Amino acid sequence: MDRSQLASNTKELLVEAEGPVGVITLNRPAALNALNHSIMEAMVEALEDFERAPSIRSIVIAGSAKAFAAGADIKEMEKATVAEMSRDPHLSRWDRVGKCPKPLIAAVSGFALGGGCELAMACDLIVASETAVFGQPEIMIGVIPGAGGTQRLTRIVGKTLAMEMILAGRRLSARGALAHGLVNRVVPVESFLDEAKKLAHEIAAQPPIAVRMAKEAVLKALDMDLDTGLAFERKLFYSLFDTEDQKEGMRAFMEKRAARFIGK
Ligand code: DAK
Repeated sequence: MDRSQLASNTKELLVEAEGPVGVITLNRPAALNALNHSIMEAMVEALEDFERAPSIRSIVIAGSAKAFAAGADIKEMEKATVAEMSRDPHLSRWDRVGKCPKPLIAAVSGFALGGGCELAMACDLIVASETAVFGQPEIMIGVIPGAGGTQRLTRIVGKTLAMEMILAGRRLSARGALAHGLVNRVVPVESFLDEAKKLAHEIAAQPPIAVRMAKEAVLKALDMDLDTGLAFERKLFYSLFDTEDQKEGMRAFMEKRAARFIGK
């Protein structure tokens, strides 16, 4: 996939493909990558481009070393009415990220606040730099999280810490985030992007249909009772025996060689 195929590439959102890994970089440094309508629009376009491209097998969403994103754009929201806030496509753009079927890896350094924290949590894995700071400070500006914060944060870190962060606006350091299972790993700031890409490449090397089903099954675990979840998992598991990649993966194991997955 070359850059010219990526219509979503704008000045404030840099979009490129590195082999099988799509990379989306927030680039609005003067506003600490605050997520305005146009960035969210470009983000959804980029995700849709990558979803359609069979060559793309995982996606990294990154900010800068200083800020992943300091939230939705407060300047855009300040004077908004209920009707404007709840109007599509604004609302559905935020939901769209969490519906991406391909694996999303957030590369977080610096501020991940409000909508920035929510964007990271809508991803499947988070690689954080030592300087990453997570928070849902919306209460301090008169609102509550509106893009999944009360739900995803609570599911990930539990009620106790979620309450502290959401009611008092307290922030969580990278180490705290690691201790509470909010991030997968904490790495030096110089290497957070490389580490996120490394993880993305590792996932991209796996059979894509199985990866998609695995993501779907894990996400379902969060909102299904155990028996229903186990039945769901079993169906997906059986269906993979219809793929060439399952035959190839098991044959390669028997022949003691690396598997060549083709996504069929
Ligand atoms: N929006 C707009 N501009 C922002 C911003 C934001 N969220 N965060 C920072 N900036 C801008 C600042 O206004 C400043 O711009 P200038 O004044 O230079 O023009 C520039 O970035 C640098 O910021 P500071 O001067 O404040 O830098 P500091 O290092 O002193 O402080 C900070 C950094 C991150 C602690 C501070 O900027 C801060 O507290 N920012 C706001 C954090 C915040 O409250 N975030 C939550 C916003 S509410 C929904 C979808 C999404 C959402 C809700 C609903 N639906 C679909 C329904 C999400 C809501 C939110 O995220």
